[in-house]
Amino acid sequence: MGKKSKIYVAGGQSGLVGTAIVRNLQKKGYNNIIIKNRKELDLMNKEQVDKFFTKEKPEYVFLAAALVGGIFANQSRKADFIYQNLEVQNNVIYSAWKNKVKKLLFLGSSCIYPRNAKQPIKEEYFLTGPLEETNDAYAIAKIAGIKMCQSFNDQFGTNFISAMPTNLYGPNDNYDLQTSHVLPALIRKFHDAKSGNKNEVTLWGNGSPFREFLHVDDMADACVFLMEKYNSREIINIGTGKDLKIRELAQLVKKITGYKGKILWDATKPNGTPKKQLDVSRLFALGWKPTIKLEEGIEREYKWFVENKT
Ligand code: GFB
Repeated sequence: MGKKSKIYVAGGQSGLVGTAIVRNLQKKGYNNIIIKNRKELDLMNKEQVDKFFTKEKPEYVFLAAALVGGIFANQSRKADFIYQNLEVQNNVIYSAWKNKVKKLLFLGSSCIYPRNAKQPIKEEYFLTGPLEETNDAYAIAKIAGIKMCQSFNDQFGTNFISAMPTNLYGPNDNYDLQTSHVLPALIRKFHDAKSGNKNEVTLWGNGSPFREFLHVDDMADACVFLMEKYNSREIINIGTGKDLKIRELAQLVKKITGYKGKILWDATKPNGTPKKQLDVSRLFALGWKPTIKLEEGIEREYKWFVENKT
């Protein structure tokens, strides 16, 4: 990928990952980046996607456009999650092949692995057991995307790679308490309680699950690194390799936000998968490592939240 290569970042207008990829590309001197908002290009519309690829002929594609959400959104809107994600990825991957895109990076998720996968999760555990029920529809769409990339590579010799990130957080995250992931939810809940002088905050589940978190700036850096260096049909994990209990995460966010009250747990809400710690040795062996420690990343994100969402 040269600095003048035409690069399309799907999701680059407003998505958590897409906007971070654009920032990372710009920082590295790539200067021919295409971004489209939903009004200009509806990725659910096959005809529009086809027209866009035929006209623009991007050489490289980061497929970071997807319908995403936290545990509750995934569980309560399964039809949307499976249908919209399949549509978007089918349209983009097919048009990328038809228009001879040199390389495409498809973003999956750690939820594609079996619920009770051995830990840490190696790439070869893909499709070796049943999925976690709260996000199986989303996971099936992502699994189809991986298989789609591999199938086009096998049949047509394309270079479509697939990366599996752990739980992500950072600027442009979704802070809606019904649909967000856990980290933005904790930031908002503790901040609002502190500002409103409330002395109780209720979190979901029982706090026992483990989760691994990667700052989206590290994620974007890994995506660009893989686009530059990784050419294999095999999926590759992106993460830190370290996880912590949701209960511990809550203490950390509590400390950073300065909330002094109590934490209550609502056990009627789902815990989701008990643990999904990624084995990142394949990525680390290629020479990439994350740089943002969790505490520092949450501090940065809390500042971003205060400046942009309050
Ligand atoms: O981040 P999260 O919504 O999704 O929840 P998953 C992680 C854990 O945090 C769960 C707990 O055990 C939640 O019960 N939690 C505690 C909370 N309090 C809250 C809260 O206020 N809000 C939220 N959202 N969670 C997602 C998948 O799973 O992970 C997606 O649904 C995707 O498919 C993503 O793969 C990476 O980590 O459980």
